[in-house]
Amino acid sequence: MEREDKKISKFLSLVLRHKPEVIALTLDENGWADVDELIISTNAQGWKLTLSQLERVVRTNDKQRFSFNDDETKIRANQGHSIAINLELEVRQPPEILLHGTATRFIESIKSQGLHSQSRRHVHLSLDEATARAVSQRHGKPVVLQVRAGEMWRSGIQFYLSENGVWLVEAVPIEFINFP
Ligand code: HQG
Repeated sequence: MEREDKKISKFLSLVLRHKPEVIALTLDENGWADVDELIISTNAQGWKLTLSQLERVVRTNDKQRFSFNDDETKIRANQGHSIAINLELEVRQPPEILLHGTATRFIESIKSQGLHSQSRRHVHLSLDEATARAVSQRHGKPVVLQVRAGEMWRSGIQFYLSENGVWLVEAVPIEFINFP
């Protein structure tokens, strides 16, 4: 991603996942923003965002964080929200083991409470070690936990797979976590 595109991606994450009010943007109950409204409100803050640039950011985004609807009149973030919206995610059977990257300083608390979504709507889990490691590095000294997702599923806990391949679950009770 180009530098400018990365800045736009970060700004889009802010307004489409956490704080649409900073540009007086409205999201519908499913998290969609009107594309024209998004461009106008963004540019009212001094940006010079064009539709083609927005399309490029969505298409080339390293984690495919955003999606357009079919006729490209609306846009939303695929996951990672802190605000209460309904992504209409489908329940999906997870693989037997999923990974969660976190920091060593959280381990004691996770050992006593399990994994919680904190400020976001879900706990984020990944299939591959590299992704889990990258996520963990944002918080401090990395540690990757194994989550026994298959067992959780069989005990009746629902999992969802976001549009961009992130596994989501409301929480992970301690008994399903393998600590290193
Ligand atoms: C930790 C990025 C103490 C949890 C990534 C994590 C991801 C606890 C932190 C997405 C805890 C929350 C989400 C407990 C959980 N006690 N700490 N009981 N339970 N935690 O940022 O998973 O680049 O909300 O381990 O790729 O780090 O933004 O979640 O360390 O998909 O698109 O509390 O964000 O995507 O941190 O990251 P976050 P996350 P983007």
